[in-house]
Amino acid sequence: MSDTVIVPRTKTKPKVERPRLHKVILLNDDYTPREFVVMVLKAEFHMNESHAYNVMITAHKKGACVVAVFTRDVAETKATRATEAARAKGYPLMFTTEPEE
Ligand code: TYC
Repeated sequence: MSDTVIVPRTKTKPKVERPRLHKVILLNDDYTPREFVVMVLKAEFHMNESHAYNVMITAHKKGACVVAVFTRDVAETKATRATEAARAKGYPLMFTTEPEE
């Protein structure tokens, strides 16, 4: 009879997952002035004029445009602040968020 004890050496690899990123999405509408959309994109998302213009015109033509991706809290805060800046001026401009695949 053998008294050998076999100890399985299994290593548990700690899995550290990155937090899922969330997209901030700019929605088109028929009333908000183009210049105002560009101004909000520059102020809230630190875009330069040409980047802000390209995002605005993409939303204008296609109905929506991804502005940028952030962690969930940052995405939600920025979308809310940008939407509220428009509401304060009486514009219907909307920013939403959705998780990245
Ligand atoms: N469609 C608006 C206009 O013609 C401009 C606009 C562009 C509004 C993009 C919202 O996300 C938007 N005045």
